[in-house]
Amino acid sequence: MKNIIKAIREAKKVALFTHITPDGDAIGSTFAMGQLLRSAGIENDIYINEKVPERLKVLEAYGENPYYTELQDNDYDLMLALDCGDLHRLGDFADAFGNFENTAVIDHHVSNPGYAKVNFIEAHGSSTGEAVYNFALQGCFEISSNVASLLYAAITSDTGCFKYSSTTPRTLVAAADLMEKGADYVKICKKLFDTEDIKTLRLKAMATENLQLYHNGKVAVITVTTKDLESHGAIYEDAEGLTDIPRSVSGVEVGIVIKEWKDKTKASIRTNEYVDASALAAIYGGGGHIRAAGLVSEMDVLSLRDDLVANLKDLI
Ligand SMILES: [Mn+2]
Repeated sequence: MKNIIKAIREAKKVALFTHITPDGDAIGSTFAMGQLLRSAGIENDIYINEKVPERLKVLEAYGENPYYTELQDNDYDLMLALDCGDLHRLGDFADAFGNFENTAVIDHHVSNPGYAKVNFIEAHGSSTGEAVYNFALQGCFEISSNVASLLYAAITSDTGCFKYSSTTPRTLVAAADLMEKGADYVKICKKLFDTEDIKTLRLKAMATENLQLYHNGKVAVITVTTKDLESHGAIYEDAEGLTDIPRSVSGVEVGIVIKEWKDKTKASIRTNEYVDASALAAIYGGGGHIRAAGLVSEMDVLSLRDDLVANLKDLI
């Protein structure tokens, strides 16, 4: 922790990055860090590989959060990656980051190899939002109500509103303090978790209809092709909402959603009690956490499904 505070306190201009297909933790903690640094007089630019997805747009309202999708400057004295478990997941910025001398990482992925010069990885923390909160507290950065809202959104996104096993007493203490500091928790939870686009809802209906069970009902799989998405007027991001459906089926240990993504295939793995999701993902070069992991594959949707199901035979 001391090293990361020192690295950031010593910097005058920082470039902030987060992972591709960003989620609430990625956007929330990166926006929050931008504001924390600015309040301490540290200039910074935020880089995201794509525009903030529609369902996370609510986060843009908390303070000034300008960001770029392409590298603007090169006069940074520190590059900082947030919530990004490996260098590749920085997407278009991976090369710039990998070639830069002074780099830092704040993250909570167990599988993070520590690819920066200074690495602050809370492997048992709930979220990068929680790690950034701890960083701000210890580093004496001022947590404004906007920052509190962004970090609250980050933490709730990655804990499924404090439901996942990654939630610890420390997570709740952090959330309580953020609430105290003015986090807009009612609106954030309503917008992020209790509001659904009609096309997403219909996509869920289709996905549920197509769900298949394997290994005596212990494995549930949903597959989504680009065609499926198109027929519902949906885009790839809308399929994010499907991730928790397979695991929620009674008796299921491993829930998988497999989606066509550009010319590749992505799988999100969620487990309930004993299967290590990150170990399964690692077979395919993916990674993540014990109960939630992901991977990208060159296989088509159905081949990847069959392969995952076959690999699960000994794990289940
Ligand atoms: Mn995260």
